Amino acid sequence: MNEKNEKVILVGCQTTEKDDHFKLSMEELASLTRTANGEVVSQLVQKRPRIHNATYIGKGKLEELRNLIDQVGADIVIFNNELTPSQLRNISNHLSVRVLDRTQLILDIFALRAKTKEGKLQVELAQLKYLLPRLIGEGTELSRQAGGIGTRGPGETKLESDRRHIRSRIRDVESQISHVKTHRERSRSKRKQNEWIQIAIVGYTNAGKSTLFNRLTTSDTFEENLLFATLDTTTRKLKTNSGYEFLVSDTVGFIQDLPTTLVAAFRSTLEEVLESDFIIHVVDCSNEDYETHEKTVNKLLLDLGVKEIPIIKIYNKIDMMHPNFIPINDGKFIKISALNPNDIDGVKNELINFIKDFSDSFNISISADNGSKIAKIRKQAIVESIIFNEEKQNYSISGFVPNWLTHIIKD
Ligand SMILES: Nc1nc2c(ncn2[C@@H]2O[C@H](COP(=O)(O)OP(=O)(O)OP(=O)(O)O)[C@@H](O)[C@H]2O)c(=O)[nH]1
Ligand SMILES: [Mg+2]
Repeated sequence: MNEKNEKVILVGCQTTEKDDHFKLSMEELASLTRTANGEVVSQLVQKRPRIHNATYIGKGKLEELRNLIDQVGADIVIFNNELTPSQLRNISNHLSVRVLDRTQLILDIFALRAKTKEGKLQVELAQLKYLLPRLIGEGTELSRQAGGIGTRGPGETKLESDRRHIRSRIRDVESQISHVKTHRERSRSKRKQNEWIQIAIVGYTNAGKSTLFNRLTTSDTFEENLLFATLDTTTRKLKTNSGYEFLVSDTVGFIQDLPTTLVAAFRSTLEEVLESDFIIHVVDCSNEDYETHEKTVNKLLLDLGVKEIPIIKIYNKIDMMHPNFIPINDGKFIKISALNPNDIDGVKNELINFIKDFSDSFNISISADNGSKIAKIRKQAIVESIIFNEEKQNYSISGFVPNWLTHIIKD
């Protein structure tokens, strides 16, 4: 399938007087398009008080769009909002090229990126649910056979386009999801029994989460200057110089106006976040729209039900900081560049201090012949000093441990 460089026209409808937000959302649509291998050749914008019920933009503007398509030889038109089924139908009837909306574009990128079995199933389910009300007749008029942006299913599969098949496929996918879910929950509870501190890295897409994760854990999760480079949650162990260890998870990026069909898919991959002990919120301070990004993530965290988990905010890409950037001072934050090794060491230290803030100090003695216990404490508690007592043949250990893990230092 040759899906390189399809020529795309972006269409936006500006319904508020606020230029900035609209402009940035169109820019974001352009990055999403490039991420899906599309080439933005032109943009068409209409200012109107409300989105047109039947055709998103007005009739005259739609005519203008038709001419523009011929003029620039576009293959696809992508609208900056989610189109209702009837808008999609009306617009498609008017134009000779494929019509997509923001939701389909995001779903398409998710389909390209999903790696794990559950990720793939969730994306396919979201795609099918989006598609179902938008099919008419036998349901093939969306010309999905053509391939290209908006037609890709997760993995190598082509997206189902027949209504009857879609219904049975939805049932099938749903039952497969509940299967893998049980499996995932089992391995998660196994990890919980291991009693490691768990920290989840969250943030807007492209903020640098995977870069930070990789540098912290020296792993090689896909990091790229694309939106939604990471779709599945990955968890690895982080070892500090002092021997203290904890688990860190990299997660899917957040985005504004997340398609409703994808919220469920997000929710399931982000369940790990809900179970983490601490959260690192990465914000890209080189992005002009950093404030909206930060707020979007905070809101989605609240929607997910994250309330009590302590959050440390990391402003990343300080090497390319935007001239208008001012940190939002609503909790603990640090500023770093994930590309700078010194900063990575700094993050590790900050994390230890952060965990300490939520820990109780301890001071215990352990018999010198209980080596395995001592090793365990060194890994799972923040140990500040170990002193060997010759006379008593024991170690006096002091340090910090969160109150939900105090059993680690007990017998
Ligand atoms: N200049 C600069 N670039 C950075 C920094 N950290 C990350 N990047 C770049 O930003 C881009 C996105 O990084 P990722 O780590 O993939 O971002 P992410 O948050 O995991 O993105 P998603 O998985 O798409 O949500 C990559 O090109 C990184 O090399 C930084 O501190 N400075
Ligand atoms: Mg990533």
